[in-house]
Amino acid sequence: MTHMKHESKSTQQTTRGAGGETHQCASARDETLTTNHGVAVSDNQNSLRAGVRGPTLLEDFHFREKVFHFDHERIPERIVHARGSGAGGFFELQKSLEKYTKAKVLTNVGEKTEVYVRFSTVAGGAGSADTVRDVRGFAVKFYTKDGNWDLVGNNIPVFFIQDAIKFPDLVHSVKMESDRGYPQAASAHDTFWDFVGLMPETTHMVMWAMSDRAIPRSLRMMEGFGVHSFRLINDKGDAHFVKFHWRPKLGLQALCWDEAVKIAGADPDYHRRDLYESIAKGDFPEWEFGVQIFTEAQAEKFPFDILDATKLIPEELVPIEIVGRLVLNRNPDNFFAETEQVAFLPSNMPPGVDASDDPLLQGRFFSYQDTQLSRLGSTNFHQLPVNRAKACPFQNFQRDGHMQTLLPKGRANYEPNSLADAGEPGGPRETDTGFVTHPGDVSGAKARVRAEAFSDHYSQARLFFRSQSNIEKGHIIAAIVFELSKVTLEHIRARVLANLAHVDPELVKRVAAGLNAPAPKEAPMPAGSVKESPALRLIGKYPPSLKGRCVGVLVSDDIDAATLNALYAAAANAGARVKIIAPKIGSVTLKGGKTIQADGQLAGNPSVLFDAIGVLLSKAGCAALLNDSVAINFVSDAFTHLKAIAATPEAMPILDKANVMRGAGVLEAIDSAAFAEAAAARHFEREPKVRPR
Ligand code: HDE
Repeated sequence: MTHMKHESKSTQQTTRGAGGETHQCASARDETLTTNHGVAVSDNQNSLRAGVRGPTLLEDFHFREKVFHFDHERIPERIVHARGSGAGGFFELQKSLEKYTKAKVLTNVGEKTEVYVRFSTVAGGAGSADTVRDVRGFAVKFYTKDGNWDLVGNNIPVFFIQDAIKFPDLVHSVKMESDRGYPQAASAHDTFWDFVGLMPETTHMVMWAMSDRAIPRSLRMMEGFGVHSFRLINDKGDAHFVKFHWRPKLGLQALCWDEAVKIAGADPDYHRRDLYESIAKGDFPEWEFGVQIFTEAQAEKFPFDILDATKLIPEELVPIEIVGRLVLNRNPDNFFAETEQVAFLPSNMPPGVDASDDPLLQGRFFSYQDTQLSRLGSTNFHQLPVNRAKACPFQNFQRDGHMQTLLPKGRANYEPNSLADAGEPGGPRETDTGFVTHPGDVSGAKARVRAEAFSDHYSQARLFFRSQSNIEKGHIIAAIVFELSKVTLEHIRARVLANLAHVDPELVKRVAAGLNAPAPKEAPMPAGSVKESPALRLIGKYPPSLKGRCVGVLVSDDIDAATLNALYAAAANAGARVKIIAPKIGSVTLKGGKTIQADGQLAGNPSVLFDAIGVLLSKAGCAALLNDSVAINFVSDAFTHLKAIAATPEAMPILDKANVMRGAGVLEAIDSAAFAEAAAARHFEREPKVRPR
């Protein structure tokens, strides 16, 4: 009888907890494979059978345990934000906020607080593509000495709705339509825009969601926002309002829409891979941490309500002060244990940080705790390594429940108790330094109402639109036209247009023209607070940079080694990763006979995966690719996606075939320094040539 056993050299059965601690799997005394209960396994290839060709026996406890565990490997994905990527790192405070808060994480300058961060899309399932048009989640769990602080934000500073009671409706409308089960991870469909048209409070957020902020180039190149107004409380009990901000060190960058669509096919894991690979090679993503702090008296003078999450506070009104930094320097050891099981609760705040009465935030305090029970299956989800408070003890009189992993000792499971008087452990006690809710005044009748101050849905939508560059305005309009053109019910389109008429006449006129629809009558424009806020722009907000970007160099046989090396070095010195792409996988033979290994093959590496390209072809190399649509698309996509292209003179025929118009960002010979400079930014001046509208 053949057992078909592998003489495998099994790796050490140790796992590292998300907390960083290393522990051996239960009873793995050495490298022995065991059952979950520690019994050594002698055969992991064949189930126990009655006879060589006979039926499998129920007695096979190893088979049953293995398949039983496998059958239950999945847990429910998150209702929203199911698709996510996580990483560990630290937060370092650079400037004390002790004037405003007693939270140690915001007062101990120089202290590094461990964090776990999860980025996500909102609408799609866990297996959906990374580059869809969507809001991105930006959730940070700080393991502070005062307990965990979860700042569960987004990459957009406002939200769709004002009251948490509308959240299930919003999410139902954007997710797959419930009879047909599509579209996946897309807002371009009837039900979403039906909701939008009927709920004018969504207008401001919709402008952001239709902007390029919703198609980020990288998770490392997004801003983050706490969205709500929170409170900071100092040791005297004084309160200030605060908004939290994350600013990416690599700058803010977006994809082109056509590029995002193509990446979704070429590499659905584009963002996850980008995050993982940059951390793995030591290129740690970093953000500045900023605060907008203001008093209640200031807040009262603003022409909007700071409790309304559909409004932002323009930086021109309250500047952002940078007080710390966030660095992500650790990839998860295990995706499930950390990124999937991490459970964020906006209600996790250390003493010194407190809530505001924002009705969206108040509703979130219920929802997140509640959802963990159906997702993680136990009220003890806080004990999972990634969720547990690591920088301070956690102890109380809560007991038992599914999957209790703690071992509380003694009889004291209630409080008060006097067991300590008899020498027995009495358990933990309250402290004056504990969390004290800010005693804000509350008055008024109990009612289901919306504050009058929440009623202006258009001023900030207009502020956002008018603050954009012309290129960005064009992108917003194109996105709305694209989405509405997928809407099949005309009355829904008409209602959205009527709302847009309150935002800006140019906007509605151009959207209507794009849809072949009559422009609605002009609507009155309420007076806005700030006329323009350049900080709301994406293009030009941060200095151009090649740092953290990726350059793809298409290389044929017989090209000059010195030219390639110079281009490679210039891009690498500017901080980019460089990938050598060859028509076929394997090696390329340079002029003079030296061979180099390619990092990838042309068809598997379309130019959408790069920020700039080199086209280093010999005469024969160019001729061989001239009728190859993959090569032509490589060049033409780079051109229409506004990327820098540097090509050898011998490669010109392929540039011509790809309709590459000469001009800024197109180098007709390899000048490596000029390329490094041109590659540091998109060439938006090219846009009218490739997308006339
Ligand atoms: Fe969430 N949201 N949300 N949300 N949200 C969830 O919690 C919810 C809102 C955000 O990486 C869920 O653990 C309600 C605003 C992020 O694990 C759920 C309301 C903002 C993540 C939930 C909101 C967010 C979530 C799903 C209306 C930006 C992913 C699974 C009041 C400030 C966190 C889970 C992660 C996840 C409820 C609105 C951000 C269902 C009821 C506003 C980044 O509990």
